[in-house]
Amino acid sequence: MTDAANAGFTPRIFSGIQPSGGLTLGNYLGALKRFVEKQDEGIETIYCLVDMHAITVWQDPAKLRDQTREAAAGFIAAGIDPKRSILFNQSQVPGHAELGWILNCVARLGWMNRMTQFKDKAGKNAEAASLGLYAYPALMAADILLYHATMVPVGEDQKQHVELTRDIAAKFNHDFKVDFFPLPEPVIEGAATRVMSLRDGTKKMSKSDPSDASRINLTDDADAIAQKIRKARTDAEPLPETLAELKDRPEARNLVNIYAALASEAPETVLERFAGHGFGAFKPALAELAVATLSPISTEMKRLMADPAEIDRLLGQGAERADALARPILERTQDIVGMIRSRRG
Ligand code: AQP
Repeated sequence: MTDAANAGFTPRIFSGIQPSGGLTLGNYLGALKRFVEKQDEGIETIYCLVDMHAITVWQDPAKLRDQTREAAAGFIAAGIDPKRSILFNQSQVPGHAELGWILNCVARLGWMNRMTQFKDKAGKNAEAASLGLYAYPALMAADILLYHATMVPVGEDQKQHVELTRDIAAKFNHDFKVDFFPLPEPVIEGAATRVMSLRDGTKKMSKSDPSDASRINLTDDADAIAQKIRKARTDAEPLPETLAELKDRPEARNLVNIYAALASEAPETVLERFAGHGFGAFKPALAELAVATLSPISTEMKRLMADPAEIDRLLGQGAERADALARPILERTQDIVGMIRSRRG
């Protein structure tokens, strides 16, 4: 089956974020901001708080619940409308686990062994990592294929997993001689597909980085945002005229990319404005832009989080809508594989 065969499928977007900590500026620029743009373009959009992925590394149960609600509040505060998009937490739709198992049996060990995120997250002591962390990419394939999604907006770090999803879908179609699953495309766009740590320009900004100064959290107030940007690691050189000249200056390049993504501009345009200026001038401008963009989101998040029962209600409604889409696709998959479903008729 070729990509052209996706023409037979309804254009549909699926993406997710792990509630494994508070949302960061990296999650916002690499994912959330673009999720809102896709929703506003009128494409069918399904967004999931992937709590089953989050528990592939240890999560305190009470914190996991809070973080899931906080992430839901972050989505809504950033512009996801739970009526126009489907917004839910993964564990409330059992089809993710059910299809996940089937796809575990399609994915090959050799493919999984090449996944760089497992190597990064498992670190030196891979023997002690959970089996779930290893199988994570096959569950992610199930998340996407359960809805016959055709497009997956993600940051650069998730590209390999979406490509694996395509391999799994193609192998399933080939093994069972069907054209059942689409081959979903990763959608990686914008100036900030990989936002880097504010303390180390070679490391991804991450919600589980032990250093809070390495990231901007969506819940940070204006003072915290301004202070983190002021203290962000940089160099002593002024900003150059071209992007090429930032090649060996990862921290400077990161701040320019963040500015560009927040302003919805090209990094080249940002350099045109700031070329010749040092960070003494650039950082306050960036802080002002970041505060202006993020403050309304954090204020709205706080308001939404004051009513956790309402968040749970919205997630429950989203899960029902997701389940209604997923169930027939899962049942058809079970039929294709040869599983008897007589109890459900
Ligand atoms: N630094 C980043 N720059 C751009 N995009 C990013 N994303 C994450 N970090 C950045 C994108 O956000 C989406 C959700 O990611 P995730 O929460 O499922 O997992 P992750 O990529 O592992 O994110 P974190 O923050 O690093 O989480 P932890 O610390 O728990 O591992 C994805 O589309 C991702 O590309």
